This record gives sequence, structure tokens and C-alpha cells, in this order.
Amino acid sequence: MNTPPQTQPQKRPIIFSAMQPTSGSGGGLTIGNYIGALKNWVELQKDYDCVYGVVDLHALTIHPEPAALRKQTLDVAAMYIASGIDPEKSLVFLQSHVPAHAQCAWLLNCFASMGECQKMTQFKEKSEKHSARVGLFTYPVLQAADILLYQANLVPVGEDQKQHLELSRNLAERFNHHYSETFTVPEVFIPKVGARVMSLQDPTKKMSKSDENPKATIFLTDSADEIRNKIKRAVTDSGSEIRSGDDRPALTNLLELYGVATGTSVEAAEQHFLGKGYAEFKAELADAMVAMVEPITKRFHAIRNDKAALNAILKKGAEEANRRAMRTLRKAYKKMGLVELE
Ligand code: ATP
Ligand code: LTN
Repeated sequence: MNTPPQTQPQKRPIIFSAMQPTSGSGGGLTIGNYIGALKNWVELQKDYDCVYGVVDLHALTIHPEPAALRKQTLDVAAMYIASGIDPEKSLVFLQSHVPAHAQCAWLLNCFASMGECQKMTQFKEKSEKHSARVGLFTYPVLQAADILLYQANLVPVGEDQKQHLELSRNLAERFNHHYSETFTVPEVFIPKVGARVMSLQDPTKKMSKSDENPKATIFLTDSADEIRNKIKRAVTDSGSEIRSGDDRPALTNLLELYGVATGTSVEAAEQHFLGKGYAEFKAELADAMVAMVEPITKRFHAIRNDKAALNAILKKGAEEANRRAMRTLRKAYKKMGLVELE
């Protein structure tokens, strides 16, 4: 019998992405995080070599309560897995377990200019709320280190991260140009629908886990009743048509949510609700949201309650992430002229 010729296993392109365990009031991940990022991370596992971090060092920039940070870091790792990230296929780890992130950030800090960090929208916004620390200023440089250490080809994020990704690309290009080819220059991947899920109370603002108004945000741990209530109270636009459009920001957001949760297009959703009223639309939207969130919440609690299993996943992830990150860091050290002992 003829055996097929042995082909080299194809190396798959590399994905890196991450979330902060806390970035404000600390309510956990939201449907914005799920739809804008996590859902796509899960899909991408099929075709890519995926690395997903929980960026606890980034969270330190706004001084979270230590006990809250500890809890929420594990919550986010568990939520990744509950959403469908398979630790057998993808690398899941905590940023603080891989010292190379802080080390590489230092190297890149020596390449980034004050001006390019100063113009970051997130820095400008956050430094108004919190007294601006140096960590907040250089936050996007640490983000660049996260990505470049794994030689990522693609970074799936929501719309709000576009500017940070541009900085990562610039830093990689600058370094490569100054020394020689060291870092892969990453591409950003922003989903077509759901890249910017808006607040349920103010459709001009992005839905955020740190919104002061709890009615504005649906968390992935909300109960079915909480979800139904939040949707019932979501603001709408004037008029009574279930139609999207630039003049109808609230309905556009709600219709997009309906589309994502039911796997239909906004146009099909508009057709479906033609001639129907807000109450009927909201009831169906709430059902769709509950159906999307409920299985995730259930899996989340099961994973979170099995401490030993989660611990083992993160330990294995840290080992592999350290191995991969150190390979790049050593290369960068050498190029910059840091002495390597024989
Ligand atoms: P905060 O809004 O409290 O600053 P966050 O919810 O943006 O925090 P991050 O950890 O900064 O949380 O974001 C994690 C990922 O989720 C990023 O890829 C981000 O683009 C995406 N994301 C966050 N909020 C939304 C949203 N409302 N719509 C789409 N994607 C989102
Ligand atoms: N700043 C990001 C979180 C983040 C990230 C990353 C995202 C930190 N490091 C690397 C993608 C790749 C945010 O979502 N707010």
C-alpha cells in the first residue's frame, strides 16, 4: 500500500489578544467584550495559532483593590474558557506570569516618543478620571510588548483599540528598521458587526464594564431577569419604527445586538419587525440575549468552581507563554547590544 508523502505540518499564522481583568468599577466582562472580541477569538481558533492573555499588569494602571484584582483575573480566565476558548487548542495565560512582557515593554519604551503616547485617546480620557500615572501613559507600549513578543500576525479587538494597534505596528517597524527584522508587524482584525456595542442608556457611548450606571451594561454573569430588565429599560429613539440608521443610534445598536444573538443580518431583523412595536421587539431581543448569555454563565460558574483545573490550565499556559516570549526577548536583547554570557 502506498503511503502518502510526508508533508511538513503547515505553520498557522499567530493571533494574540487580551483583556484587562478590571478597568473600573469591576463588574466583570460584558456582552460588548463578548461580541466585539471573545466571540471572534473562539472562531479564529479553527485556523490560527491563538494566544490569549489576561493582562493583569495593565489593570494595575488604575490601582484596583488587590482582592478584587485577584478575583477578577481568575474570573476573566474562566470567562475565556466558558465562551469557548479551548485551552487544548489555544494558549491561555496571565500576563504577570510572564516577566518578558515587562522587560520587552522597557525596550519599547526606549523607542516610543512622548508625543505618540500623549495623543492616545484612552490615555486622554482615563487621565481625566484618574490622576495620571506614568503607567497609564505607557500602557499602550506594554500592549505592544504583549503582541510583539508572540510574533503575532493578527490581533482581533474591538474598534476602540485601533489606535493602540497602530502604535504597536509603528514600534515594531521602527525597531526592525533601526536594527534588523526582529518583530512581526501585526495586522488589526476588527469585526464588521459588533465592533462597537453601545451603552443601553446612551447609544453615543460604548458599552463599558466600568460604566457607573449598571443599567447601561449587560454583564456575562447577569441573570435572565437582570438581562430582561435592562433591555426593557434600554433607551430608544423617537418614533416607533424598528429601523436602524444614522439618525437612530439606539435602535441601530439594539438591532445589531439582535442580529448577532440570532445570527441574522440587521436588514433581515428590520424585515422581521416591520409593523411591530418596541415592546414586542424588546421582548424578542431579551429572549435572544438570554439564549446567548445563559449557557456562557452556566459554564463560567462550573469552571470557576473547579479551582484545581483552572490552576492547571494557567500553569501550563504560563510555561508555554514563557518559552515563546523568551525566544523573542532574547533576540531583541541581542540586537540591542545587551551582553549575553557564553
Ligand atoms: P472599559 O470600557 O471599562 O475601559 P473594556 O470593556 O473596554 O473596558 P477591555 O479589557 O479594555 O475592556 O477590552 C477588551 C476587549 O473588548 C477589547 O478588544 C475591546 O475592543 C473589546 N470591547 C470592549 N468593549 C466593547 C464594546 N462595547 N463593543 C465592542 N468591543 C468591545
Ligand atoms: N488595551 C486592551 C487590552 C490589551 C490588549 C493587549 C488587546 C492589552 N494588551 C494586546 C490586544 C492585544 C484593551 O482591550 N483595552
